Amino acid sequence: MTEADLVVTVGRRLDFQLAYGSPAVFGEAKFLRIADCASELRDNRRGAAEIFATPSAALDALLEATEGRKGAADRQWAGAAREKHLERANKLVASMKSAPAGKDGLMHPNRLLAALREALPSDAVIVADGGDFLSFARVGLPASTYLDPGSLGCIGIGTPFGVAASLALPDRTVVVATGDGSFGFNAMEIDTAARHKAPVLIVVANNGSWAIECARSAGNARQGGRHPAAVRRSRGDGAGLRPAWRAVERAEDLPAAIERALANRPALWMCW
Ligand SMILES: Cc1ncc(C[n+]2csc(CCOP(=O)(O)OP(=O)(O)O)c2C)c(N)n1
Ligand SMILES: [Mg+2]
Repeated sequence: MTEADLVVTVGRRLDFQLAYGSPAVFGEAKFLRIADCASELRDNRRGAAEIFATPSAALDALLEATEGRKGAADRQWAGAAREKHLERANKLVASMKSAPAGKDGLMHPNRLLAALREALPSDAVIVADGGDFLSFARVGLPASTYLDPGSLGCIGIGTPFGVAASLALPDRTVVVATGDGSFGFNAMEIDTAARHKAPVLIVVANNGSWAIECARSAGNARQGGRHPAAVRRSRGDGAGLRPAWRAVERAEDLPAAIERALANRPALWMCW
């Protein structure tokens, strides 16, 4: 991103995932922005050109306008960038499978994500939700159809999005990978899933905390600020949900557990 000359956004906000288009990340790159609504056209960093149009029509028109022109892309640069990306992605996949447990003996989130990657069909619909766990899932669980809390980061969407997706796309496998805190926001919706026979699998990474908030409040406290409510609490065992869930505590039990859960949806499955 720091080396780009031109960045084209197509129906895409410059949100936190793209560092708001900050010059610290994108330098002096020129932006071409294409979108059919103002908030995706002009937010955070203005384009040298801004095309207010249906993205597919704008792209067709661009292709037409450049027809016959010889491409001048720096293929060597692009190839090297792609190679570096693949190298990092492959390294990540390999390291995920053997990510060691934490000092507390608990499973690393990447072990769970690696097991899901291996078990799920390539067209699985993934809904990711959480704080720290979402950061792991966003990188470690790629999918062709993917939903998450989006640019406003509104957690709790995992279970309801998953229920809806599994009803909308009954021929696809729909899996929600969520932190325990985010799951708690809308846990009641597993009742909706059961009533509507929504074939969703919900996998909860239970670290017994709003981990990302613990890190944030510890940082606040270090800077002399308040240390608000997100102190680590003891890890609940989900007793209230016991009739609905299956628990997995050892990484080696993951493959069989995923297979069982996929065969018995709706299923809720806690992991720690
Ligand atoms: C609706 C809403 N409320 C609060 C927050 C702030 N928030 C972000 S992550 C998080 C905790 C997530 O906990 P969990 O799902 O267990 O993920 P972990 O960090 O433990 O992996 C909270 C409260 C938010 N983003 N959205
Ligand atoms: Mg958590």
